[in-house]
Amino acid sequence: MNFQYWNSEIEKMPRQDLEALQVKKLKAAVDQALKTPFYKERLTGAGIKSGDDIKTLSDLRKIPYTTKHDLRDGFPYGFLSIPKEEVVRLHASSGTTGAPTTIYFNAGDIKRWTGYVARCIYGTGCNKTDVFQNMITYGLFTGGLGFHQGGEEVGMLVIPSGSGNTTRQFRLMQDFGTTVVHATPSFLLHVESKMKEEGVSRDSIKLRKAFAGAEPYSEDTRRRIEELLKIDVYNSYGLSEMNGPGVAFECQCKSGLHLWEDGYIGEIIDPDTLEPLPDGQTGELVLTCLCREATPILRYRTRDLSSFYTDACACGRTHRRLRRITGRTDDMLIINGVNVFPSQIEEVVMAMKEVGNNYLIVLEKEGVLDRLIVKVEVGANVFMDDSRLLNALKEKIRKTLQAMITINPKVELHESGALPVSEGKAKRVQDNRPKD
Ligand code: ADP
Ligand code: K
Ligand code: ZN
Repeated sequence: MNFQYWNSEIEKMPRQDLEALQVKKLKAAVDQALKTPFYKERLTGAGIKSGDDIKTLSDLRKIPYTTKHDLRDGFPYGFLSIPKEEVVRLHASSGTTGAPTTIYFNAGDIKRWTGYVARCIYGTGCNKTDVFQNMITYGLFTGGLGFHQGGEEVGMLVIPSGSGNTTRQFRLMQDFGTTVVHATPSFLLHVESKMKEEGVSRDSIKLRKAFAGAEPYSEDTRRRIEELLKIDVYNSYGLSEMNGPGVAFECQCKSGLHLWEDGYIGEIIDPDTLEPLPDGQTGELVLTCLCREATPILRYRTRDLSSFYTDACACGRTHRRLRRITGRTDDMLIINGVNVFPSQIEEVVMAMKEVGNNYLIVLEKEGVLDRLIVKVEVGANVFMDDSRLLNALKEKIRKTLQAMITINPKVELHESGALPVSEGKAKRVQDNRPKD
């Protein structure tokens, strides 16, 4: 494979040098954090009075964790470390799990962030000859502008199409010869279904690659998108608290996401004991931002579940790789006392060829018991009037799910395109159980 590096000196930096660089930047980040009301109190309370109290990387552990709750409490300016007139932009999280949180950027912050996104894009083999259609929400959400800036930095022709309106998306692809897109994996699946429905031929578009992220998806879903659209799909991970996209990304090897360790420090912790775990073990990802001045955030508990690979990547980059994020600690469902992650259900349904591109998890209360209903679209090649075939398929899904999650679900089959599609992050779970 012909690997290309945006900044090979940094991307292939020997671990020892990389860690020394992290310590240097962490000292500066701590000094910057001490300028905010929140960290002034938090850090001095933990005995950290200046960046000089950080001598080695393991001193990171002296810093208390920061949670989403802290960020909400600090709204609107508790985490701002520079005079307001130096701020040039703000972004906010999508608010998937509650009230949104706000992040401020100065001019240098935007420049650095753009550099990380460009590094990700370039590392998948893109260059200035590419035409990049950014099919994701623009606005407060970081995915739109974040990828837009990164794409321009690489020199690609960027089409700021935004999400939704698939018919217009096809037109843009055909008119301008789009070679790369960015979207949520659920939107990519929707695009493929719509292509069939509207009779758009694969030959009429030049698409070769997609960056897919902003929500969890399984390896089976990736493979499905790759096979159906005949493209390469690269996993993109980011969060607004760490600028947005550009935190961790797959290289051409597509085996885990390189976390850019010159910009972020990653740790995996046990979400119950809060103790750091060794590489290889699965737990909650904790991130420290080393590349933003306006809103310093240290040891942020992402609630995202992952682990670090322990082997080296064939691409030669030295930055550690994260395993595909399977979900968040807080999207775990408790169904009749059994813990189920939506990703477990996705893994089962998306692996089946007869299943279409969309599904929905519904929870109801039936008397005292929880009822799990899995609504699944059938593939375009399955005839909805063949009841024997449909019953067999239903039974196959039910049995496989039961074996996986130990709960007996009710399975409903729906026609392709019948289930709701979201333009931003997919809403896969509908919990109709009364909250008490
Ligand atoms: P919110 O936390 O409100 O959803 P963000 O827009 O900042 O706000 O979304 C960041 C979150 O999206 C991450 O913490 C993670 O849960 C999810 N996410 C982003 N990219 C991926 C990905 N590639 N795989 C799985 N989850 C992802
Ligand atoms: K160009
Ligand atoms: Zn690699």
